[in-house]
Amino acid sequence: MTASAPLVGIVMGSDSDWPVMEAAATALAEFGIPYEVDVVSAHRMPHEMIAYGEEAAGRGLKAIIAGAGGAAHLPGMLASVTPLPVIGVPVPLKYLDGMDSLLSIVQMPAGVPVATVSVAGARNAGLLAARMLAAHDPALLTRMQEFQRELNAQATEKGKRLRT
Ligand code: RP5
Repeated sequence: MTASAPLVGIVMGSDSDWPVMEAAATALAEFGIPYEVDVVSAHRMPHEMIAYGEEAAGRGLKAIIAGAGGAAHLPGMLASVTPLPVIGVPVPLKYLDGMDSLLSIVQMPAGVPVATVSVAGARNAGLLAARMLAAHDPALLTRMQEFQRELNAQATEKGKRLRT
């Protein structure tokens, strides 16, 4: 967490999701984006979950990253009560290899979008939130372009090593 007012909310159904979700926080930190982290369980604390979604925009958040496993209703329920973009992270549990989490999050009805990343794809969730903010922030957009150049250089270097 950072000292400035958070722009991204990272929430999850349980603290057991944190080992997966931490990568979203790391990505945001790399771009200097202030974020907050909390457990907001759709099933165990439904009233708090609704309040979180309803109050998020008013508190200054610009996007929500929501991770959950199994019957993963958190991202979709948040999307139903906030006008903010919601990025869903399917967290894999012991059984079903995360397919249950993925399908619970990705199959949203028309009108209530959730941008679902890959199973355990919390890093991409953080990067996607960074891109959303960068669309309205030239300095952040420049930083994102640098990041993409770094990715390119790293991949190019790997190819070079294989070829020699
Ligand atoms: C889901 O249930 C959570 O998102 C978590 O992935 C899963 C298991 O939670 P715990 O029983 O570990 O608290 O709601």
